Amino acid sequence: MKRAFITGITGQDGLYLAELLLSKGYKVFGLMRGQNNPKRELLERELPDVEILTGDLTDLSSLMRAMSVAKPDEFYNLGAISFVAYSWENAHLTSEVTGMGVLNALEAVRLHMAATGQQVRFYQASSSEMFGKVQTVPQDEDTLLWPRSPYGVAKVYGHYMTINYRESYGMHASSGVLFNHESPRRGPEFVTRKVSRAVARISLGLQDKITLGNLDAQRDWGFAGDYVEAMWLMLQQDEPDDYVISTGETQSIRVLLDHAFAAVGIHDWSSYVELDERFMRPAEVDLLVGNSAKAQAKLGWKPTVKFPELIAMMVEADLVEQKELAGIK
Ligand code: NAP
Ligand code: F7E
Repeated sequence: MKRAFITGITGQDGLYLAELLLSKGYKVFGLMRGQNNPKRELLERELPDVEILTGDLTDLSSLMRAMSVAKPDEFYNLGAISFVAYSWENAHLTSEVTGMGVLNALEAVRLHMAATGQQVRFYQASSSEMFGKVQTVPQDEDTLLWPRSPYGVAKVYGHYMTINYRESYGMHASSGVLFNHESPRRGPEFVTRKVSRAVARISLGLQDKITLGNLDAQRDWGFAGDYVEAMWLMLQQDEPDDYVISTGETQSIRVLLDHAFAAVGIHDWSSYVELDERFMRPAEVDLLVGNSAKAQAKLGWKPTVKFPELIAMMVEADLVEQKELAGIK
């Protein structure tokens, strides 16, 4: 039985990845932070076979202790402060967790391997936010990195540190440069879920409007369930490498609104949407669209869910949840 260790197990990707690995027969360990994490109950209910270990990416000794229990064949580093807007207000903390946390994770793996002789493969959750002010369209593995937020800068640090550990210590360390991926499990602070939830509530008469920031930004949005498959595939290769994972299609927030409102039969959303400066960012990433040809050729990976289907799936799930919460039959 293969063993996997996942940081960020309580996040969107952690849940999908744990499900995937359990379905493949892995023994899965997940790192959970805090002495009373509110997501523990959800994790224990949805994935009772995951063994929870406590620790924090900012605390190397907690990672070392977790490693000595999990003894993983594969280490997936998904833990991060991942909300870009929050990263300006908490730049130092974001650098510590999203940036230095990667160094701690790599060190925990390196020291564990040196002490036990065990081989551990490492996955780093890098991000299309590293492309920031994009220098080529579409973006691929060779595109110059120009991050536009403290989050993006921290991810660049983690990305290059992963490459450096591969080159310095011969570690099987791969970095997945994933473009935005969404699902009904997406946190409500991100724009797709903020919209799908609000649209569900508006259609049920529970809310009047939704307040947003920049409607012109464009993102390459895929389905999280597809993207965790790519993470696993990277660690099954003989050689470690870096891969862009994306759909190759980009949509604006306006188009997102078109699809989300259409899912509940509303075709003119203008009276339901308000703009608010508070949701504008100090520096924006205007356009992201990825070229995942390398992953498609080498990993045999490809996305299976198209954008309209993804948004309809999210609105549908939010309708069910909101009806349940409001006691609507
Ligand atoms: P997410 O839902 O925000 O989950 C983040 C996870 O990190 C949570 O489990 C969180 O735990 C954990 N975490 C936060 N601070 C931590 C700390 N100090 N120590 C240990 N764990 C900590 O993110 P996601 O969407 O699943 O994304 C997974 C990873 O991929 C992240 O690294 C993200 O930056 C990266 N990424 C995401 C996307 C995307 O579109 N989703 C695209 C590219 C890259 P709590 O639940 O306790 O807060
Ligand atoms: O914003 C615009 C906002 O917060 C998308 C993370 O998973 O993907 C994610 O980062 C766009 C931006 O995601 C609102 O300005 C307008 O242009 O959903 P988001 P993100 O910043 O792209 C990358 C790849 C990651 O790695 C990150 O971890 O939508 N936008 N109005 C808004 N965004 C939000 N959140 N809220 C608004 O009201």
